[in-house]
Amino acid sequence: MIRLVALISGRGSNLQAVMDAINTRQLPAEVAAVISNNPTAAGLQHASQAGIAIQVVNHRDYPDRRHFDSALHRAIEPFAPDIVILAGFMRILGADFVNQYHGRLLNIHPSLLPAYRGLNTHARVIEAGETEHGVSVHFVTPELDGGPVIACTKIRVLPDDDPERLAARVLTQEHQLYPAVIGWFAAGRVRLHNQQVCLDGTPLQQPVELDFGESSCEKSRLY
Ligand code: NHR
Ligand code: GAR
Repeated sequence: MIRLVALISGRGSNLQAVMDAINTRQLPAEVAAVISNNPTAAGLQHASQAGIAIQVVNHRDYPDRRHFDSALHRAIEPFAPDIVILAGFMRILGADFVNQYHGRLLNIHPSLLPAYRGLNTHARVIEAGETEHGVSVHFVTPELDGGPVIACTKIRVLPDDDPERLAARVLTQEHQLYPAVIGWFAAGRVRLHNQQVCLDGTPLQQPVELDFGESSCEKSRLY
């Protein structure tokens, strides 16, 4: 059973998907704490209702990013996590923070990395006329959205998509992909070795592409 700390900034639907996978025994993990930089993040309420420890480290209370990062680190440490997951976490983290969690810090990003790093990915994907989009789970390194990618899920961009519709379809993929990849970590199947992702002891030449279908009834097969 791994201990997990989740960092969120908003709605927390990815966190909810992880908690659901834990509750249905598909994911052998325990959420030790949920920490948000945003005191009004809805995800804090959900976690608290589930009996999980919550903390706020508001970036506005700190003079600069270094002080925020170290306060975040001090908030996380008492929970002694095996893994820290970013789940819609919206603050860029400095190298000192990131390096303290080398190989234990994951992010889910709504694009097919290395394409479309950063924010507003759905609108940029549509604007560029892409036909394919998706979501990636990667180890976090100091380079923003630049860490080694573990797995991705692809979806098609439809001719009449707008950013909201596209984001909603990507989100249903996120809710399946993140628990699956965290499950690999919990099982000791995935690790970071010399900046390369190893799955079952073999370095990945490219991210694992998972296919949950656009509906999702074959979900359990993939854990
Ligand atoms: N930190 C590092 N060092 N490396 C990564 O790969 C990170 C990271 C922090 C967050 C998530 C990322 C995403 O999935 C993430 C990956 C925030 C921004 C951003 O520009 C960009 C990417 C991500 C998260 N944040 C603004 C900032 O100034 C604030 C934006 C806001 O508050 O709305 O920090 O997309
Ligand atoms: C998700 O789509 C996640 O991939 C994205 O924000 C959403 C958070 O939703 N993350 C980022 O863009 C990080 N910069 P959630 O709060 O409901 O999980």
